[in-house]
Amino acid sequence: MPEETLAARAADDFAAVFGGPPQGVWAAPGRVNVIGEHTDYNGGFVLPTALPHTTRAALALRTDGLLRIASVQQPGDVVEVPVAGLRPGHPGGWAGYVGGVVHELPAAVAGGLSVLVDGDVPAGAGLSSSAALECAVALGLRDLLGLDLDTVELVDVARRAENDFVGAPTGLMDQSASLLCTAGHALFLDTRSREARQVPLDLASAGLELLVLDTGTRHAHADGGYGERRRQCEEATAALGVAALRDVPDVAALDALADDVLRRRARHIVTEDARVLEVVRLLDGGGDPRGIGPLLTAGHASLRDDFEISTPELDVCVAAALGAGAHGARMFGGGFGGSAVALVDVADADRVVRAVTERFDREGYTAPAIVTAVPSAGARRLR
Ligand code: GAF
Repeated sequence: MPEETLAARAADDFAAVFGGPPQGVWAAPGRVNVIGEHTDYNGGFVLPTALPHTTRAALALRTDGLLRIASVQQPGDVVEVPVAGLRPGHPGGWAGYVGGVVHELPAAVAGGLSVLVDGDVPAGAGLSSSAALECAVALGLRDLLGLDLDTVELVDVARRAENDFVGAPTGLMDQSASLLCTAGHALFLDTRSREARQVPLDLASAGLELLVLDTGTRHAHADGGYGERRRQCEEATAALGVAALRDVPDVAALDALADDVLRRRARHIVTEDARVLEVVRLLDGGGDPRGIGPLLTAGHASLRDDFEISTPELDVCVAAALGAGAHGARMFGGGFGGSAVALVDVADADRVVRAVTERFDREGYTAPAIVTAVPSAGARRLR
């Protein structure tokens, strides 16, 4: 749908709920990650790209001190809380991502705010719908209030909303992707220095497509598994005496870790950082992007065997896609459910989708939902 139509729809929906027009409409995309998983809280490298799917936020300031939030995807559920009454976990659920951003800027939003949310980033699929919502609201508030925040500071506002308000101990990849990505590129980000560079990812001219295969199994980062992996990485970091796992020079240095689980967790991070650098090198070189396929598949094996965050559905998805001719495939995101990506020739895309769907059917799994990840623009004002 054209952006002008999306903006008009959000403005109309806003008016229907709040009785007047919004002062603006902002959009922020979900993301897939080409490579670089769980490296973002280990000082390492990531390479996400933005999806064409966005979350839109229509905003208007109020004068009664209330934060009122409505969502097209949650009809009938208008959440209302005084800005002064915002505190971590309250409001909870989907409204917490909005509440968390406002909580980060309480003085600026003291008069109150009306928010209408609309979007098409599938929730819970590992496509960062929560970061998209945080970033759309954060960017909107910066524009509306003329706040002196650069994009990196906005990433931090959105990320603190997720960590401190919602209580999900995530890194900064998703908010960085949503705010910093540009169309036709992947974002090569050094999560320690925050240095970011756009790497061309022109799949279409190479006759390629990045398929997102959503297994329909859901994760929630506020739950145990993600936090446990993070703690294990911290333990390994302390035991190795480095500032971050990014500083481990090579896999051999991990022999110093007596604990087998910690060694495997750290090995994933060390090898994953190396895979990101190699994928960037290949893409920068301007060669055939098919060349990155085996690195994606190796990344999946590492997440499955060393980091142990894959699921039977994700493994089946990856195996079926590779069996049907994908150049590479891997789960992505936080793990314990969600989606996989497969790099396929456009000519083979239907066959890969059919193979995954048939295999899911045979295994008794619900049919996967499929979208194509066209490298798209980051967060922006629509009107
Ligand atoms: C989730 C988190 F939000 C990110 O910060 C990142 O750690 C990712 O999982 C794993 O790479 O999306």
